[in-house]
Amino acid sequence: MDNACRSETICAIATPIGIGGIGIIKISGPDALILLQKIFRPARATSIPPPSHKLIYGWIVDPKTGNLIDEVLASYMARPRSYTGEDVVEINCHSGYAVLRRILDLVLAHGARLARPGEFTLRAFWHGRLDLSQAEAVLDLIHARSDKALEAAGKQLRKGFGEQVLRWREDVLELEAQLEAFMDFSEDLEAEDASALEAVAHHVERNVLPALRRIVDRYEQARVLREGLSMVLVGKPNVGKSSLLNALVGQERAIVTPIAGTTRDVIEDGFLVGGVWVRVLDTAGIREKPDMIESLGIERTLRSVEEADVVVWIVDQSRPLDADDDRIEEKTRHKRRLVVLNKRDCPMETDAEDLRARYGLRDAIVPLCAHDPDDIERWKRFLETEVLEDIFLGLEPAFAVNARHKECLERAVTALERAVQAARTQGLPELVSEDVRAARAALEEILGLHVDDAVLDRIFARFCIGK
Ligand SMILES: Nc1nc2c(ncn2[C@@H]2O[C@H](COP(=O)(O)OP(=O)(O)O)[C@@H](O)[C@H]2O)c(=O)[nH]1
Ligand SMILES: [Mg+2]
Repeated sequence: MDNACRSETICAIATPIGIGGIGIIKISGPDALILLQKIFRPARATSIPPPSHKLIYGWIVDPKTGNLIDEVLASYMARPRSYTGEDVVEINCHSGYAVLRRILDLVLAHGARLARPGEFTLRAFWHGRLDLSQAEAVLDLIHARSDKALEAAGKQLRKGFGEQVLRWREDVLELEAQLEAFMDFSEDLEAEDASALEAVAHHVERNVLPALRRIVDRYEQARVLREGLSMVLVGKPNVGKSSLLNALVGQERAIVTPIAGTTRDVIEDGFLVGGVWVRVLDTAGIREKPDMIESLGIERTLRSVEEADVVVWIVDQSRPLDADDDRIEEKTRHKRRLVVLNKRDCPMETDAEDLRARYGLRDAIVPLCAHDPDDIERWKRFLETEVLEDIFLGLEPAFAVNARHKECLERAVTALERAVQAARTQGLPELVSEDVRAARAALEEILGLHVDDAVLDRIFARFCIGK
């Protein structure tokens, strides 16, 4: 985005479009206040400019016709104490399709342009109100479906992670400075220079590197918080996969019939357990000799198995195990897997012992009836203790580290490991310096200190208009 773009005044409807209590039109940029003065008539005389950060009651008026459009509360937030760091105006109006549209059109007609997705937050980033990791946290916060995800995003937004990254960057800068000194005087190296260099290398190795690695290791956990835990239900046709999906999410999401091969596509829904969002995927049953459509479904099932965090293998305890079960067992063996013995209300043909004997299973095997709400509740608790606690194992909510941060952190770790090693072995100082600079650049990328526009565009395109 070029500089001309930055000086434009932008506007958008910031609330979901539709009928509701209130709708908010947001305006940000140098002309925000002038714009407000053109189309807003306060009910009582106010100072000019109006007081900042106060709600003012009045009317939106079309200056051309003098027609009153809506009764509103307007506010003006003088820069830099606003979300974007620019002059911001918000108009709280009634929420309806026509009202919001009319006011937005008026604002557009008086010199603002429509904001692009995420542009308000992008401006906050430009003006140093947020670092890039915080801007990403805004997005995570909006998309959070569970308390735990919300907590992690909130922590990130409050600058915890950004500040931590800044501290690491300081340490790396210190190492860089020591190396510079080392290079300048390498002709007649003083013993204290060498020991100063060693001290910084030691600090980086003892304190910085382990902390970076810990965050990288927690990435999985952060990902599960953000995206939800993905859990795929697999099994032969008719074992009750769709019934289990419906029972877990509490609504008739998938079609259930006694006819084998009903579900042919992957169906997804989700539910909350232990403060975590679980995405469940119901799949086509795996069996030999399916028809053409069903076999495409089975291919999808196998793909979902590969992508899932947890596989739930459902066995119908009223039928004997057969070659189809053998195939499913084999295809899911390498995954974190839970086994469910469904239809425990029916006469038993297969029990946990049969499964253990036939496959040498060590997985937890839980008998249940997909139609019994108590069984479903019990199984959810089991999921919480067996799977979720295992993933989150007593950890306090991590920062909302995303794939981009993880990639930067990994680069920083590799570069720093090399740098520390080289500093120790008195390698060529120039090379050590290069590694240290690479580590610093990787950390700075997390904060968005030097990122190119393509990266910014990719991040902000995920926002909605008006944020
Ligand atoms: N008795 C009994 N029937 C079940 C149970 N779970 C599913 N069913 C029935 O088994 C049939 C197949 O279920 P469905 O969920 O479509 O299986 P899918 O093919 O694996 O998705 C349907 O008639 C269900 O009502 C259960 O726990 N007990
Ligand atoms: Mg089904």
